[in-house]
This record gives sequence, structure tokens and C-alpha cells, in this order.
Amino acid sequence: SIVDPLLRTGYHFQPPKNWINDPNAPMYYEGWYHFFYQYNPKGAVWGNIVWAHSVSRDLINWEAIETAIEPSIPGDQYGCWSGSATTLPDGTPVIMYTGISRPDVNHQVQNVAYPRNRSDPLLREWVKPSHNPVIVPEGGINATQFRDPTTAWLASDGQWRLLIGSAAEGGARGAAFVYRSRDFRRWRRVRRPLHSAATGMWECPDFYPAAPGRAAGLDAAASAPAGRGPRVKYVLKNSLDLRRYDYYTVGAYDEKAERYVPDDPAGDERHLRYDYGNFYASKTFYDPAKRRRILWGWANESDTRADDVAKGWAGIQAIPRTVWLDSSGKQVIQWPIEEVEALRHQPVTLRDTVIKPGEHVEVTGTQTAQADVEVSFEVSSLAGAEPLDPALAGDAERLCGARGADVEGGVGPFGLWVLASANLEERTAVFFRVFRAAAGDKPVVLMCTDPTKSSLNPDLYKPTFAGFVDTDLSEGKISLRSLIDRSVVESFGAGGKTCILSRVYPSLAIDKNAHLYVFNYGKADVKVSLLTAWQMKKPLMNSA
Ligand code: DQQ
Repeated sequence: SIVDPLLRTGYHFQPPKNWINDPNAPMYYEGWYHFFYQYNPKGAVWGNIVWAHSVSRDLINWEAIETAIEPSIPGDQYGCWSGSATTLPDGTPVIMYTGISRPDVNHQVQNVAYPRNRSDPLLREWVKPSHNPVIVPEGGINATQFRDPTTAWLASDGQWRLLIGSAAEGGARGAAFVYRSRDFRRWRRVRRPLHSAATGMWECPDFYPAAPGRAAGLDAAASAPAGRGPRVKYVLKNSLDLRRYDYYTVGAYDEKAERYVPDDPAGDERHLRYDYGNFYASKTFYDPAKRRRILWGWANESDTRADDVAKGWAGIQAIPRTVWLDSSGKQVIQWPIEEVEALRHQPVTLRDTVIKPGEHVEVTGTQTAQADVEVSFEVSSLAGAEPLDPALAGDAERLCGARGADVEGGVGPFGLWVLASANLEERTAVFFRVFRAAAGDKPVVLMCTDPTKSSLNPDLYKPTFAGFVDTDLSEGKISLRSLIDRSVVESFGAGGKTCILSRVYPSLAIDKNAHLYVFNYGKADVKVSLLTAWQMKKPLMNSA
């Protein structure tokens, strides 16, 4: 492999070897966080899928325990695909997951599993009752597009509801079907889906209540009446099989009608995303210990399949993020869980430093291959902002592709070069760029990750990623945080309004040879009011 072993991540979730994909059934039980994930026990490519299981006290240090769910019944003999956990009113967690019951066509059914021993806080053993499968495709549902049950919630009629990701109109539409049950055993489908849109199939739906401006999370299942107040909104997230990204809308849930309606009628076309980079099949859970909602998401590799086989591993999980709705109720805000800060050490700071047009400043004194960097920028004037090409106005990704990190602008590009080599042949740019909008509109802020110079290795997939930042720049301030971890750069713009995770594989900027810079390629001065960079310790990671 030309991918160096030192590019294996240090503090992102990973098993010691092999392929991983979707997060499954995250939950908190008796003092432990449980995390399951799609895993190939036999290699570093997708296949032979089982549910691997890890446990943690703090979501950062992980211990791998026995495989939780693997093929053993007719309803899952060809694979145990994604699913979710629900805590029943008596405290028992139950998992529902998709099983592949026929080899030929990936025929999908839904099974349940219960802990063998509820008094084991590690929930090591899972039992599949003989009444599985509990849900099978019927009524014209395509059995190859019928998967990924959500966490269930109790509706006011005392019955459970959950969603299953699916498709309609021959796959042209994504659909989330509602199922109803009194006992988690007999399930009936509500005829019309909760919601659907012309996006292609929906994988891994997620649906949860959230109160605008309140960082505290809401538990969909337990706080049902509280979760129905007038100020409570719902988030519906789907993973787009065709486009390989997750998008969400914020809207209203009409329990009686069994329907969800996005507040923004164009929400299913605009595609707000948790993350504008490499982040898929994500899922939230409510953490009762800290009363917050936490988001897990899978980040695939972007090296070659041959590299993955040679490395012996592929796939990581993003650092869990606390998620809440901003006070306008229009978008989700995300921030790395506070526990990750316990890994910080050896901080260095840069204060009140003006970066002139065309300049870059190195941040020295700490190692930054495995680091957490927080920076606040100030731009003195927006007068020089470049005009926004109307042809690209709605398309952040194309805008960033056309105006990458090395294209001089007016206000910006400014930001960080991370995982940079000593002579800057290699560098991954994470930056902002400000555009002058049409008269009367506020300036448009773009956040990008540009990995086109991230590695001298030519065989890598190096897409630029970008999203708009809905921020008021009238005071000229904007912040950026990047979690750098050897082959991942996970960035949070404007306090978590816009996030981008990118996988990069430097050939020089490895371990002690990785450098960090602040750069400014605009025509206006940019001030770093404060930058702090910490090295990150390596937590216990599944005993690797
Ligand atoms: N991955 C699982 C499916 C899911 C897909 C199979 C999403 O259940 O739809 O590994 O990445």
C-alpha cells in the first residue's frame, strides 16, 4: 500500500481491522454507551455483514466486546443490516434491524433482538425471538428497497411507531413508511408514508423532536407529551442511496394524520446536510445521562479499494456530535461532544495576528497530525467581497470547485492549511470565502474543504466539499474548528452551522511531519483574534 500505516486515525472510532460502515443502535444503558456498527469480520471491503459491538463510559474510550448480531435465523441468514434501538417503558432495550433473508436479490425483512440478560450493563448477548421476522415487505413494496428501521416512539394512542426507509414509483421516490405496534411484535403499516420525495431511495431514516434554540435534547419515546408542545419541531433525515449523502428537513409532525410536513416547501430539493463532506448513514440517539441528542455518522475511505485491502482496514466513525436546532428553527447545529476535549494537551495559541493578503503563518510548538484547532477570525471590511456568479449561486460544491483555495478572492479564501508538508507541496485547505450578494441581500459565506493538494499520491479521490454558512457577518467575525486525525479533517464552521468531513492521505505530511498554517488569499486583511491548537491523546480504541 502507498497509504502509510501512520495515517490510521488516533481518536476516531475504529476497530483494529477490517471494513466498517453504518452506525447502528447507539444507546445509553446503565452507565454505558453502546455502539454497534456494520462490520465485515472477514476483510476490508463490504460484505459478510454482522453487528459489531463496543461499549464506553465516555463516548471516547471504547472497548470491543462480542459480536452482537450475526446471521443465525432464516430472516437474517445472508446479512444483518442496519437498525436502531428503542428503550421500552420498563427499561429494556430492543433492537430492530434489517435481515437479508434470500441471497439472490437482497430480500429485506425486519427482525427484533432482545438482551439475554438485562442485568448485564454491557448487554453482551442478544436473543432473536422465534417470531422473527416481525415485518416483511407487502403491498407492492420492493423487497430490495425496504430497510433500516428507526428508533420507535410512543404515540398518544399508546402504540409504537417507527419508520422504515424505502422507495416508491419504481425507485424514483424516497419514502419513509410508518409501522404501528402495541407489543413490538405485531406491526401494521400505515398506508401512506410519513413523507416521501423525488430523490431516489431513502436509506437509514432518522426522525426526532427538537426545540429551537434549546441545546437540551428531547427523547422521542419517553417524553411524548412534552415532545408535542407547540414549539417542538421534528427533524427528518434520510440517506440518499443514489447520491451518497445525508440530508434533512425541519418540519411539523402531525401524529393523527401520520404525516410529516417540512417547514420549507423546497426542503426536499435544497438538501440541508449535517455534513457537506464524507458522512453517511448517520443516526442520532437521546442521551438521558446528559440530556442531549448525539449524532453518529460513518466516513468511508477515499483511497482505493486496493489500498484498503493492503491496509487491512476501511471506514471510521465521525466524532459523535451533539445536535440541536438553532433558535430560528431552520437548521441543525452540531458540535463535537464535550468529552473529546479531555484528549486535548500541549496547547499553543496565536493571538491578534493580522494575516495580510497572500500571506500564511505557521502555527508551531505543538504536533498537529492529531489535533484539535479552534480559531476566530475577524474581517475588517466586506467591501472587497467578490461578486457572486448567479450561475453558481445555489451550488456550493460547484462554486468551491471553480473558486478553490488557490484562487485569489476579495474577502477570502482565508482559513487553515492542515496536514501540510514542510514545503507546502501537500496541504488540505479548510476555508471561508465571502461573496457580495444581490443588492439588499446579506453577504454569502461559503465554507470549503479543498484536498486537491492533500497528497502527492495520484491515485486518490480528492473531491472539494462545500456548504453555505447561514451566518450574519455584520460584525465581521466567524469561527472555525477542525478535528485533525491523520487521515481525517472534520471541520465545524460558525459554531457548528456548517460541517465538512474529508478523508485525506498525505504522502509527506505524516505524523511529526504534519504542519499547520493560517492562510489568506483574499485582498483584505484577516485577523486571527485567537487560535488554539491542541495535540490530541490517543484514547482506548477497541484495544488496538
Ligand atoms: N448500509 C446497510 C444498509 C443501509 C446501507 C448495509 C447504508 O442497511 O441501507 O450495510 O449505508
